[in-house]
Amino acid sequence: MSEYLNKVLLEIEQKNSTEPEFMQAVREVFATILPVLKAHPEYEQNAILERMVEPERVITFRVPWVDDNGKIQVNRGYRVQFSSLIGPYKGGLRFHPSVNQSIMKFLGFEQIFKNALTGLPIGGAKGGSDFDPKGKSDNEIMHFCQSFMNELYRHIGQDVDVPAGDIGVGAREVGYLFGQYKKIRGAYEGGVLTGKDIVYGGSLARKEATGYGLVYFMREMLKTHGNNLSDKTVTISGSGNVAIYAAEKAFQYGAKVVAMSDSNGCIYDEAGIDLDLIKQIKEVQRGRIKEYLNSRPNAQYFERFGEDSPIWQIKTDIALPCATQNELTLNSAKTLVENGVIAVGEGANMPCTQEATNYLLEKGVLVAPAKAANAGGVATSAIEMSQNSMRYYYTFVEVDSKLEQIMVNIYNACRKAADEYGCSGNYVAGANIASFHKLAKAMIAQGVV
Ligand code: NDP
Ligand code: 2IT
Repeated sequence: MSEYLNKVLLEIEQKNSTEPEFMQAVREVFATILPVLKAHPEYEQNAILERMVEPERVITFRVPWVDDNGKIQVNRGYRVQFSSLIGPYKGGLRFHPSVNQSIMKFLGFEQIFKNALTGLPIGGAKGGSDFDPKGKSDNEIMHFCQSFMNELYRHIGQDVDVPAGDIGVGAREVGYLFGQYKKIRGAYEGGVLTGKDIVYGGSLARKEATGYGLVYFMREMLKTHGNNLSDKTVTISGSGNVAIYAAEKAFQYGAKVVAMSDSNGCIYDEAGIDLDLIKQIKEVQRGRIKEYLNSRPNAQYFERFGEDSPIWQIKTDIALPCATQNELTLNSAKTLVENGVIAVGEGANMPCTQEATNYLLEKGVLVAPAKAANAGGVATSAIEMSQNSMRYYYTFVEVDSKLEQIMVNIYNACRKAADEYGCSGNYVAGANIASFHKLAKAMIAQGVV
């Protein structure tokens, strides 16, 4: 490790010792960019690393709201505006009880690199709250979103910061957030949020974009290594937005998705998952994945106990972790390898622990890293923003074909960077190197600000 890199890492470890997820994300980037620093001494002279790991702004705020029993509840809201180097701050909002500053900062940090890879003018941010949407009525969700926006509105804007969805935030929540923003501002500023419903300014194919994009990336990666998705067995963790549309695209390419999960457990359907049934349970009824067995009694359900999800015990060719961070541990990686996995595609952000990623790469498993492989969602958010600016709608096919081209470009950029820096086939390093270069150049060009 270079002296410069080591010195910065030590400093930020001391400053951020209570933020393990953030430090994990930083270490992962640092572990791959040594050859870049060697080739570009100007990056050290310009303090690129020190500036890159410090968020431009971290905002926390109180979110008070009244539940259906008339009781006052208080949650904590966050917005980490990490980097506006190459465009307005851009990134999702997560509503989940586990949300804290470490998780917000890791997500915001990764978003900078991901957004740079899309080739579109968007900076990096993340936000959210420790609010738990599970079991809340529609009315409670609306009141929470309105209160959240009562503070957030002063920090965002279509040229300033553009939030979107993430875990626990989908079209329903974005709708309530947008309604409140419009009410406060007294103006229709359509591009201030993305992931909107199509009837008031959303983009066709945004809902599908992250999952579809993940599979486009996987297709390209497999192609390079003389393989494809046809007839492959696929297991997908999660059963939310990313997981559902990754499954849809995988089926379209002739793969067979046999397992999906939620935080309570996973279902295994040897005949192939009935995706319409999953959509009905998750998108319409907002139910638990276990309910799948009510209509498909031949499927199996495995309850989750402890850290490792039972889904990674299932034999598969391709594993797509699409739920949450650190959901695929070293143990799970070992089981996947024993069972002959050929590729892992990260639909979620940082779903593999560092040990799991290292092990998979060591064993020759292809790893599609989150920053690149799940960038289709935010890329399509940027396409939503441009449609809003034009006051125009593209067709589904237009958006989907732009998305597909962006994913091909991202894959090629990762591959090229890995080849150039002597780590061919390591797309984790490729993604970090390609985006780091771009950001470092922009930082130098803009001076010390
Ligand atoms: P959703 O809220 O739609 O779905 C999340 C899914 O993951 C649910 O099945 C949920 O199960 C499961 N999950 C969430 N937290 C945990 C946990 N702690 N342990 C086990 N399972 C969990 O979210 P998305 O599909 O939008 O997001 C999934 C991942 O993809 C996240 O990492 C997100 O950051 C990432 N991502 C999302 C993008 C998007 O456009 N939406 C874009 C790029 C990345 P349960 O219902 O039981 O909680
Ligand atoms: O992690 C992510 O890239 C997202 N949740 C999507 C962000 C966005 O602005 O569309």
